Amino acid sequence: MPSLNHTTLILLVSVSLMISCAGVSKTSQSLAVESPTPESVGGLDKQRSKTDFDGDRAMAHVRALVEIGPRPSGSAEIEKASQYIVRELKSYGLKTTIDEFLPNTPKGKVKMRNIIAEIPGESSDCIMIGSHYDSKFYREFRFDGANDSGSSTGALLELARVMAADVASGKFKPRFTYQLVFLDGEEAFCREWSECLNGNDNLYGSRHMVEKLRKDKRIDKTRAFILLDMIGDKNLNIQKEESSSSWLVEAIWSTARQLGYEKNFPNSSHFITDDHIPFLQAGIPAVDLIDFDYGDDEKDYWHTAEDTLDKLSPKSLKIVGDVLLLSLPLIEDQIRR
Ligand code: 1BN
Ligand code: ZN
Repeated sequence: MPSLNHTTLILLVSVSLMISCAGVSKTSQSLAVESPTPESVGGLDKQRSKTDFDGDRAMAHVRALVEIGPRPSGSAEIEKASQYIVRELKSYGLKTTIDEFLPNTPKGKVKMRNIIAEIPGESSDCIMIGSHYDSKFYREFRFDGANDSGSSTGALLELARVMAADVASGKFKPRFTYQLVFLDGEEAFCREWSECLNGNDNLYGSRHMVEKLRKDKRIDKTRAFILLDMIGDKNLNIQKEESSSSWLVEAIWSTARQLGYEKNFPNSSHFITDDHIPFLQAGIPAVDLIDFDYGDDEKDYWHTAEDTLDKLSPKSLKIVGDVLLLSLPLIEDQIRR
């Protein structure tokens, strides 16, 4: 890996000062995340296909979040989780902002926070990668939310570390600005997803983010939204989500196939309402990478006391991290067309 010399450092600093997601746009430069080469197609050369994404580091974040305790929106625990996330992102040298908002919920007004880390690119047009970091509230049992939402939050933090390091080393030259967004308030306060507020007791963070993009006139500059949710199950099985934009699904599933992960990314499909929906409704291409097949023959672990760390594997987190990082050049190519 090339070392950072002084000139590079000055260049990186000045670029990061000049460009924000709403800022100026510049023209073409190459992208250098190692994409699967012809030799690696079909998994023949797995070594060359791998990224620096470390499944154990991602898993350590999941453990830290679970140790904080259940993290429902508005709780002291989600505030601790937000502090943990911000501290990590800043330690990777990323410009990190907290967007506080106060939506009406069945519990009255609840303070929520979206967290956004930015990786400046050649263009100020933006690709967002997101995860919710709140966990569903249950009075009757301790809900760890190890998979829902610990797994995707931990993976997104590890993606942030790898992307920041690869930009600093010159291995990754992003053509687009990346925003890594940690969304609050995905879960419903009422027991059922659509039980309250005419079906709007959910997706508070993503709806707020899209409203803000609209106010800031940045909808057209947001070129793709990639959502991670429940990606840590030992038995990783991410079906295609049918509302998702087909070109994003194809970019990701073809990369997974090239890496030999077709069992983890099967061609079967399902419909899931999740944080990608407000983006799609605003006309922003979006995809939901969610493994909703979480459990064994006897029991479904989703939204139960069984959603615990022992059900997860760092290998699953790495598979998703690798597939996503290696899909980015393809996704950037598709946007450029
Ligand atoms: C995902 C994780 N979701 C909630 N926690 C979204 C969802 C809502 C999935 C309803 C299935 C049904
Ligand atoms: Zn959930």
